[in-house]
Amino acid sequence: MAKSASKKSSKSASRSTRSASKSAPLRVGIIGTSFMGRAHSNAWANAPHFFDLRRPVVMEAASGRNGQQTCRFAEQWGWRTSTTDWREIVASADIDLVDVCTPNHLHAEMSIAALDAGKHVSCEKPLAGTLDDARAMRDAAAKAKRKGVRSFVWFNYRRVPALAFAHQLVAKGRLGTIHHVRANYLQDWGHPDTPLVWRFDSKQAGSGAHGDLNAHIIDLARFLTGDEVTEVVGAVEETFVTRRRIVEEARVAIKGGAGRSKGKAAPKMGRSTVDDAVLFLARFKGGAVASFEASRLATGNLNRNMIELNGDKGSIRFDFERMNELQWWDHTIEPGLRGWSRIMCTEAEHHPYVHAYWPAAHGLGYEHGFVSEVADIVNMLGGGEPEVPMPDFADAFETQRVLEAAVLSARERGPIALSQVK
Ligand code: NAI
Ligand code: SOE
Repeated sequence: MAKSASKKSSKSASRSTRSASKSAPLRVGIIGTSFMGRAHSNAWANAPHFFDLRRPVVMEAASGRNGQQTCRFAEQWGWRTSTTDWREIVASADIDLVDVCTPNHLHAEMSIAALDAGKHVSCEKPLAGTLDDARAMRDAAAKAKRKGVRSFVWFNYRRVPALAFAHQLVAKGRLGTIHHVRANYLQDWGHPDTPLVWRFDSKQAGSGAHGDLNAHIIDLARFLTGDEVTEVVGAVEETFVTRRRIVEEARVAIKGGAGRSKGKAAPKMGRSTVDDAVLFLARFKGGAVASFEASRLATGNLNRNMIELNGDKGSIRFDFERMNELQWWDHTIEPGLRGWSRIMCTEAEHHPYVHAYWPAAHGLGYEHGFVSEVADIVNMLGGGEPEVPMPDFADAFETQRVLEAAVLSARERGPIALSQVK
């Protein structure tokens, strides 16, 4: 059995975080033990193997809802202790950073409690289910930052080498003036057989495909262009499957699998209160026009996170289903030689983060983005810089404003200036 987390008071906890030296071990507590709980645990465990970190990592405590499962999770992934009360993690004097991997409606309460207790916080995306929660988180993080406490958001795709490299190409001006941003995040697990897991409940998720998937591509568009959305010109929000099976327990990450229904009677059905798809058009400050589309019912697209930028000197195109590759069009070369080229973004000398992993074309996977994010978080807390910019709560709030503008635009059937969304 894993030991239970320490119950020392939050006062002593905040003192211990603030006085921690920039080379002292970074003691982490995680809340949530399922899909992201596993992805982050793997990252905390493995970042010190792959990277020379400025601080050692101590995987101090894991928190879940079921005692036995959480204890097993802690043993399996290498957390020293476990608890079923997340507030113990927040209050513990043995923890410097709280990692929030729970459904969206819990992000604000957990993150703000941790920041107020003087802990650094790394929180999953979207920042929150609602703009009000996101604003409260931004404000709490700003207050905490004045005391040296940092916030981080897991927009993990920024740390896929091909996308980090694309960011660098744009920053060097290789695309010239950007005219188009074309972003889709398409999945197809939302068919009618998928039960009513928390992702279909607006009280827990905030929204459906929109907050879940558009959040990623809005963040990516902002990260790649270095520019901000000024207007959502129009939007469509659609729920195709309005009623879903109620199950006691979801069995499979994301879609719940067959789930477990009570007895043999016809399954009880409940209402899905979120969108299955949201599409919108937008304008960027620098003049680019953009389209965004997120869907859970785009049959045949499993995890197709795609983004294309077209500038007057070149274009880039990325598809997460081929995550080690970046498509590149150089418009500055002799016209007859122009064509899309496929760059394998796996060369340590040229492509961000690859230096920590494997030789050229020994491809990286989904988990490496999280491992690289841990490396950047730890190094930042050791006084260093991330390899590419890291989103904090203030940054993620800007993405949340775009999400909100798109919803308003869909519901009011008209354009929404970002200046209207505060
Ligand atoms: P999940 O349903 O697989 O896991 C949620 C976890 O939260 C479970 O372990 C559950 O027991 C725990 N939990 C729920 N209520 C709790 C409470 N009151 N106290 C303590 N623990 C509680 O969900 P998943 O997929 O891990 O998503 C979690 C968050 O991560 C969401 O915000 C989601 O949007 C985000 N996410 C991000 C991804 C990315 O690519 N960055 C990928 C998948 C999810
Ligand atoms: C499910 O749609 C999901 O796991 C999202 O929650 C993640 O953020 C995305 O990266 C992959 O798909």
